[in-house]
Amino acid sequence: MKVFYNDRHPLHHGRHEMFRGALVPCFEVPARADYVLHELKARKFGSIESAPEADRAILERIHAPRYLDFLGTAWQEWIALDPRNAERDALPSYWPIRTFRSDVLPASFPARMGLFSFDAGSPITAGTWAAARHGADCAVAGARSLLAGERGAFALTRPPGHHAGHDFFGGYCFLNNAAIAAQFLRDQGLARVAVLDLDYHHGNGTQAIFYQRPDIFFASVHGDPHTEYPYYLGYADERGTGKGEGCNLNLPLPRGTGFDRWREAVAQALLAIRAFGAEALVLSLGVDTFEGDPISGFGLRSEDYLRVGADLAAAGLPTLFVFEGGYAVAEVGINTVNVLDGFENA
Ligand code: OKP
Ligand code: ZN
Repeated sequence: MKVFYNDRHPLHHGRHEMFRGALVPCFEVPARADYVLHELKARKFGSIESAPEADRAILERIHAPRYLDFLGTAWQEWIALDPRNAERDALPSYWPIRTFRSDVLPASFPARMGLFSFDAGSPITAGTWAAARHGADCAVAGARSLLAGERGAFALTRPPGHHAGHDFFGGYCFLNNAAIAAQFLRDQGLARVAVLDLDYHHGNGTQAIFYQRPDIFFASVHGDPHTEYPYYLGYADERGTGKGEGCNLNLPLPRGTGFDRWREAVAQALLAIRAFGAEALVLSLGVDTFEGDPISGFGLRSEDYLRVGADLAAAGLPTLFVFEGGYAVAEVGINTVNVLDGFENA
C-alpha cells in the first residue's frame, strides 16, 4: 500500500490547549505520526511516498476562501499583535454564538479567530498552516492513487481533519483531509463516495460539509455526544437533509463500549455504505478507540485492529485511510498499522 507521508507534520506542534480552565500540554503531538511511521518501517509495510502540492482550487471545493486566507496568515497576525506572542500559541477567546453576525469579517485578529473556530483546544502555531496544507496534499495524492487503480492507500498526516468544517477549525483539526479527498474522488468522476469515520470522536466537520449531499454518504461510530466531545453533533437522529436525507448515519455508543459491540456497529455502517452504492471509501482512521487512550472511552485492544482492517477489506471498496486521532502515543503506531495490515492481508 502506498503511504503518503506528510513530512511537514512536525511544523505543527502546539504547546498548550485550554482544558477545564487551565492551559495543559497538547495531546495532539508530533510523536503520534512519528510512531506510525516508525511502525510502518519496522514491519516493512507499504511504500512511503511524498505528495505533490494540490491546487488551492481542490481545497476550495470544501473550504471557504476567506477561511483559507485566515489560516494562511494567522500566525503572522498573531505575532503582529504582540512580539511576545511568538512564545505562546494562538487560541481564541471570543465566539459569535447565536444572535451574533458571522457575515462580517472583523479586522481584529482575535475576533476572526473566534469566528473561524469552535473550541479553545486547537492552538495555531508558527507551522500549523504549512503542516495542514501539506496534509491535504497527502490526502489528495492518496485519492489519486485509488483512481489509478490501487485497492488501498494511506494518508499519514497530522494535524487531523475530521472536526474541521467548511469555514471553521476545532478539535485539533484545520483542514478536513477526508472531506477534501472524498470530494476530489467525486470531481474525478466517481458517482458515489462514502466516508466512514471510526475515530472515537464524532466527525462533526465532515458530517456538516456533506449533510445536504446525496452523492457522499457519511457514517460514523463514536462516543455518545451526550457525554463525549464534540457534544453538539453526532446524535442518531441526524440523517441528512434535503437531497441528502438518508445519507448520514450516526451510531453513537456509550463510554465503556468494548470491541464486540463496536464491531457490530461498524458492520451496520458498512452495510449502509454498500446499500448506498459507494464506489470508493474514505476511512477517517482514528485509533483513540484504544483501551489505553487518555482522552477517550472505548475498549479496543491492539489485536482487535487487525480484525477491523479485515472487516474493511471485506467491504470490497477501494479505500483511502486518512489518519485522525489516537493519543496513547506509544501504541498509536501498532494500532494504526494493524488496521492497514489487516486490510492488506485479509
Ligand atoms: C480530536 B480527534 C482533552 C479534551 C478533548 C478535544 C478532543 C479532540 C479530539 N483536553 N479535547 O477526534 O481525535
Ligand atoms: Zn478523536
